[in-house]
Amino acid sequence: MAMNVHIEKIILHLLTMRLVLPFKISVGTTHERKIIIVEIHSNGNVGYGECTAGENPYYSYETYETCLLIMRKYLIRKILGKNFENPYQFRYELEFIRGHKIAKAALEYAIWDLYAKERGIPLYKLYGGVKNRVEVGVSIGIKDDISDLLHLVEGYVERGYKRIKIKIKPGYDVEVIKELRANFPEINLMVDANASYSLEHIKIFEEIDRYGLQMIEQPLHYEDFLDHATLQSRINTPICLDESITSLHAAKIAVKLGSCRIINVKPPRVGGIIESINICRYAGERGIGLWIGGMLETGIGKTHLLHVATLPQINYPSDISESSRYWREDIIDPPLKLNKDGTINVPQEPGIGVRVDEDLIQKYERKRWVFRAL
Ligand code: OSB
Ligand code: MG
Repeated sequence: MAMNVHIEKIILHLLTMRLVLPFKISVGTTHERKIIIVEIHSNGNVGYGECTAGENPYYSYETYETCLLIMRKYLIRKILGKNFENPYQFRYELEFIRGHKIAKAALEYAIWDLYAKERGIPLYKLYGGVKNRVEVGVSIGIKDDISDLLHLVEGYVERGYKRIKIKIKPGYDVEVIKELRANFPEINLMVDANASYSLEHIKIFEEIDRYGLQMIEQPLHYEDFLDHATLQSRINTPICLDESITSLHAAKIAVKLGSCRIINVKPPRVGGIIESINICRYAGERGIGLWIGGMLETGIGKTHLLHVATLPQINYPSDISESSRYWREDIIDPPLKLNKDGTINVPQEPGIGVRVDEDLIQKYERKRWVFRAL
């Protein structure tokens, strides 16, 4: 992959974009996203990345503001004006800054896009992806009214989504699952607790275990691999870890301890595409199920996820919905569309393969930072 990317200019656009539907999970509700779009300029090409951190440190300690700080003060300073022969060299340059993976991944995304554009090939082909469309599911926030939830699910099932994920929390779980199952006995159904339970709730999990769910995502504390292993040994439904898997190191612990049977890989959470590939290889070889998780991205971030979801180890539907489920207008053109068979096509133009609508970026931009190499 010898090729030279010279980092001439980096632009960060801070956008404010309102979600079509507020997204409520056990730890809080999001109405409006603060998203940082990254542009890296090299040899006449522009690579696009997206910083997907939340507005508050509820899902991760990182927020869009910590990412801005770390990017401006450390990451950009380390890479501006430099040449990189490949994305691995780029990553090595940032290796000695600890943590702050969502910030690092935002930049790594843009670097991968640049390499693929330089080579004139779709991004997924650069890192060994093997599909040109990807199976996807929806992730539905907590609804105060169950009939609202049933209506939403009916609509998504009709649209063709491959599986339905609902968020749960103590007090909003067994009854909701029971109701859903009564109405939709056949669908692929799963739940995501965002770490809101403990082993004291074992009875609730034994109940949930009866409804034939595809998996239970992140039931317990995000640092507790041991309790997850205990819970997994007590129920048949596979546990899927999300928040706990922050790196390949964490994935190794989870696999060796039996803390999960499935991993939700989010490239931002693990620090980028390279780490995601490493986790997929390691876990895939050991029989762990894999899929790509989402973080309410714009079309830029979602398109990166689509490319990663073409990796050969991915064997469950990913959290990549069509643009209109998140945004009234997405910042890519054309927006992402769901096929009737519950897949989304992977763009085949060079790089991420979608046109970024610069006018819409202007429209939603609240602030911008430009960094030029001397
Ligand atoms: O836990 O998977 C999660 C969104 C933000 C933060 C955490 C999560 C989520 C989702 C949304 O479930 C998935 C999507 O982008 O469609
Ligand atoms: Mg999750």
